[in-house]
Amino acid sequence: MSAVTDLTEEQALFRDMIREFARKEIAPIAAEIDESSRFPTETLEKMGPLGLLGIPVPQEHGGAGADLLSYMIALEQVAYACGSTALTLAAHTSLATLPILAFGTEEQKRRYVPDLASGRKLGAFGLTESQAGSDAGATRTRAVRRGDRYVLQGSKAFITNASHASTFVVTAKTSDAPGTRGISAFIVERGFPGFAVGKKEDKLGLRGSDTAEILFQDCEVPAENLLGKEGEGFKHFMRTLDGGRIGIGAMAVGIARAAFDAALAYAKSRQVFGAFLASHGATQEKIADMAVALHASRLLVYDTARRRQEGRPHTREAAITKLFASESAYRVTKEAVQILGGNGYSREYPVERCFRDVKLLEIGEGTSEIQRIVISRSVLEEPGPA
Ligand code: COS
Repeated sequence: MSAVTDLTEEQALFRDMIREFARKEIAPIAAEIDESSRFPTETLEKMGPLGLLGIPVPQEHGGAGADLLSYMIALEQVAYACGSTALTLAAHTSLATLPILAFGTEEQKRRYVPDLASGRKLGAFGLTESQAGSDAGATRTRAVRRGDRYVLQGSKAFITNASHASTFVVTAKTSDAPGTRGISAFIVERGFPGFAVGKKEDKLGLRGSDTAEILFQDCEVPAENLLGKEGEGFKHFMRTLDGGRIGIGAMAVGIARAAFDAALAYAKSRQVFGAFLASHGATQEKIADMAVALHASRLLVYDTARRRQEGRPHTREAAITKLFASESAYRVTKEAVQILGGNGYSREYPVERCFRDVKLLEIGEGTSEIQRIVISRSVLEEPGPA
């Protein structure tokens, strides 16, 4: 019986490759893109030809053909180097490319997936609206069928990659059916008439990742761009988020590990009261708690990724992974800042960026409060003891 964190030779080689790429190409500009709130176009241009923008996409659709765990390992490694680049990659892959692969027609897959998987085009996912965040079913954007097209009216908020993406997977209401059953999913191209990108967000962290509003003003979408059947959009998006949330867990591990390593190096080199910080009990306690949090988070990410890969139920597990890993990463990066003291609060050191970046992981792809709803509903639905 192998351990949860055991990797195949192929997965380990892939991890080493991506780690080297991330440290050489991504880490050196991480502070600069954060500082200037600049999208790392040049990094994505390098990632595409290496297959890194289509890691879990089968080769017949133009991807690298790796398994989901390899993709999670890549997200962890990229996040270790730069949270912003990892979020860009995660939104493009988990939220835009994979739902087309999972729910698209053969024609939709042929038309959109190879361009996304090769990085020729960037993808984005549009669910959230200004009045529909945690309550994703409160979507107001409408799609009305007119002949061979749908006409979309409305807007989406906080859309990762919005200003740079060409392909958007979005939801809109096609009927007033009860609950979330009137919501449908569409593939929208940037060039469709009536599509526009709105205001860009100025954020606390992950400042190199692009977040903006998208607008549909009588936006004409060909009927063949309906993704799945009418009324199935909400469920498809929830299934997509089940995968996306594992990726957020992997990002949490990566960012928190970067802060942890910086704190460890500091604790071993900085002297206080005549001894290295690392030899003080107060620091050792922090280091132990941080190591526990990181280890447990990674176990959850690996286990849940394998579950999803194998097609086993994983909605609850994905929520547990996202909740635990993001809240743990928040604590780990907070303690890393504390270990570095004044230096931790300074932009001279990378831990303040990790601390700012990691906060989004308790919010995006479902807040911690939403994950607790998903987990408690699933637990309470189980038949109790006889
Ligand atoms: N997989 C498949 N189907 C799912 C599902 C999942 N993970 N989660 C819910 N569904 C289905 C339900 O089974 C239900 O189907 P029926 O209509 O056939 O009964 C339907 O979807 C509606 O589900 P539910 O009644 O649970 O919807 P709620 O409005 O109560 O909302 C939550 C459920 C809170 C879980 C959902 O709104 C949510 O995840 N919100 C957060 C959104 C989010 O993560 N936003 C981030 C955007 S990306 S940055």
